[in-house]
Amino acid sequence: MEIIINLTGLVLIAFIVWWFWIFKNRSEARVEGSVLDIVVDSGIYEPSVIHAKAGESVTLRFIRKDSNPCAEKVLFSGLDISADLVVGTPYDLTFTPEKKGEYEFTCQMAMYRGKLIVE
Ligand SMILES: [Cu+2]
Repeated sequence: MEIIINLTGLVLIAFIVWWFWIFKNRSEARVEGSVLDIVVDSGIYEPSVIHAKAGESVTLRFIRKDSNPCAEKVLFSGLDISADLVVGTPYDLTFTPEKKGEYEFTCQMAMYRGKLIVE
């Protein structure tokens, strides 16, 4: 009986590791017009890879569905931008990326991960 419980625990840990650190959700999107919706749910940003143009204003509309406290902040470390997200209240983050490059955005513990690619 104990072995079964231990195995269940191991499988669960393996799943959590895979889900948050190994599995890469590959959905990509381009900011067309000016507003792009990003859904925050179940450990992923959807889409998680975002293309934008340098020097053009973008609005990323974060729609948080995950009530896990882990999801309440989004940080763009390379751009010095952060926002607090509230479940059920879309948050519009408007800024102009000036420099080309790749900028990661994450939750506070970097379990949620996404990338902004400025071209
Ligand atoms: Cu987190």
